[in-house]
This record gives sequence, C-alpha cells and structure tokens, in this order.
Amino acid sequence: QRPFTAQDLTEAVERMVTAQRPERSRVLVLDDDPDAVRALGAALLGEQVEVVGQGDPYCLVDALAEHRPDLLLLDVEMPGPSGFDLCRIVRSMPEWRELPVLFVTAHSGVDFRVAAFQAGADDYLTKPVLREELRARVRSRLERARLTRERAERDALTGLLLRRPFLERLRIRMAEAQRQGKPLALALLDVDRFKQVNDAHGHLAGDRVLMRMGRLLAARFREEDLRCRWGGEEFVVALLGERAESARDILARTAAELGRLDFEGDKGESFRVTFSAGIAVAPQDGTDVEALLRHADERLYRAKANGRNRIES
Ligand code: GH3
Ligand code: MG
Ligand code: MG
Ligand code: MG
Ligand code: MG
Repeated sequence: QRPFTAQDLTEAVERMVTAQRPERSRVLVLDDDPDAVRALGAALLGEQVEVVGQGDPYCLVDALAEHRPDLLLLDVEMPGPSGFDLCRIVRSMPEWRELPVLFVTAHSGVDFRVAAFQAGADDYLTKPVLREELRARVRSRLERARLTRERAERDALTGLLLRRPFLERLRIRMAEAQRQGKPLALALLDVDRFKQVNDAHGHLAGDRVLMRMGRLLAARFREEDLRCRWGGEEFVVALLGERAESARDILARTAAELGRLDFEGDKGESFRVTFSAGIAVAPQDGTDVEALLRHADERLYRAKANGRNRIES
C-alpha cells in the first residue's frame, strides 16, 4: 500500500468540491437597453450562473451558437424584430427548440402575456423585476432543463447511460486515468442466448431480464464506474483505479447474482439467465476507447465460443 500524500488529499478535496458543485449554467440576456442587461446580471449575481449580454436582436442566432446558453431572458420591444419574433425563430430551430425562454418586459397587459406564450415562451416577468422572484424562476427552469437533459442521456428500459453520453464520459475518464497513471477496465457484457429467452418466454419476460440487468449493474457498481446499455442485450461497464484490478471478481459476483434469480415467463414458467463478458484493461490493452472496446469484444466472442456464462480477460 502506497502512503497517503498531500497530493492525494488535494485530489480528494477537489473531487468532493466538484461533486457538490452543480455545473454552472449560462444565461443569455437579449435586451437593447444596456442598463437592463446589467440589472439582470446583477440580480442573478451569486446564483450558479454565468450571464452573457447581447444588445442587438439581429445577433441572437449567432449569440446562441457562440455562447450555447441554458436559458434565454428576452426583451419584447426592440428595434427590428420583436422579442416575440425572436422567440418564434428560436422555437423553429431544432437545436434550440427546448431552450427555456423567459420574457422580461415592461408590458404587463394580458394581450402581451398571451402573445408571449403563443410565441413559445416558458415564462413571463414584468419590469421592474423582483430580484428574488427572478432568481427563483430562473433556478426552477434551469433545474427542469437539467433533468430533461439527464433523462435524454439514459435508456428508458434499464435507466443506464446510452452509448453516446457513455462514450463522452469514458473518454474523459480514460484521459484522467492515463494522467494519474491508474488502470481502467472496460467490460462488455452480453446476455446468453437472449433470442431464445424471447422466443421461449416472450418479449415482456425478455424486457424484465434487461430491466433486472440494469438494476443489478446499478446496485453492484458505483456511479463513477459508468454503466451503459450498449444496445439490445449488451452492456458496458468501465471501472477505474483499484476497481480495475478486481473487475473480474466484481463481474463474477454479478454473474453469480444474476444466475440465482428466477424469472417468470409469459406462461407462468420460471427460467434463469446468464451472461458472458470480455474485459480489457488500459494501459496494457491500449489507451484509447476503440482499442479497449476491440479487445473486450474479442474476449467476449471467446467467452461465447468457449461455452458462454464465462468471463474472459
Ligand atoms: P448469444 O448467446 O450468442 O449472445 O445469443 P443471443 O441470442 O443472445 O444473441 P443474438 O444477438 O442473436 O440475439 C439478441 C436478441 O436480443 C435479439 C433481439 O430480438 C433481442 N433484443 C434486443 N433488444 C431487446 C429488447 O429491448 N427487449 C427484448 N425483449 N429483446 C431484445
Ligand atoms: Mg427594449
Ligand atoms: Mg448480442
Ligand atoms: Mg446475447
Ligand atoms: Mg449475439
């Protein structure tokens, strides 16, 4: 065992801080009045947001591309296109269709408010804006948007990460592991003879197996282990550091646990399932995602060829 160093402590504290600190969101304020932009920025001071101002309504599309905001505060009366026109444009852009848009305007008439929502607004505030109310509304919109994004990254059946968000996180994790000189294990899991499970016991029973796999991977692995539904009845797990060394044991325990479960088929019959897995480890098997996946896949193939219900590493 290596002694615990000051560097370890710094890293541990950093991890705690980053884990607690939600990612800073970006708010774009579009208002032709610079004082209004400044006032909104000041009102949001101290929130976990970065505020970017834009005074020219013709620059909205460019500003979206440049700043990639999580929320838009929009004025109504501007020279050129009105805030309503701009909101309709935002709603017509596939990439920004779901961007939270809050109108902030001096107009308080009901016709204006109705027009705002017809243009696609999410919320409407009148100037002078009450600071606490603005903060509360912005916070609530951002939180909602974050949950929507999070759900979009996960598979509905198993609750595990989808392939793309998984790969994004994995690339970051691999670079980290390499920098810190830590190993990283990648395991590819594939349910054995799953087509037969569906054929013999019904698709719904098959779905229940996949759901159970998702729960098992969620329970037996840690959030930082990155668990993904790769597709169909295939899953990928990435384990970092000391857990990479014991990846095989962890997977063997998971396999044993799955093997003990009784599933119910569509005629009330009970059945059991197994999986096969291939493990590849960085840096021995390579230091990029593609190399690891290739090795893990070869070993998974070997596990299948050698009779299934096996883990090859
Ligand atoms: P092997 O042991 O070689 O992996 O055989 P297998 O039958 O598991 O492999 P194969 O790739 O031939 O079949 C996978 C099956 O998984 C085929 C497909 O219909 C089924 N499948 C994929 N996604 C789902 C799903 O979401 N639900 C259910 N019930 N079945 C699925
Ligand atoms: Mg104005
Ligand atoms: Mg398969
Ligand atoms: Mg299979
Ligand atoms: Mg197959």
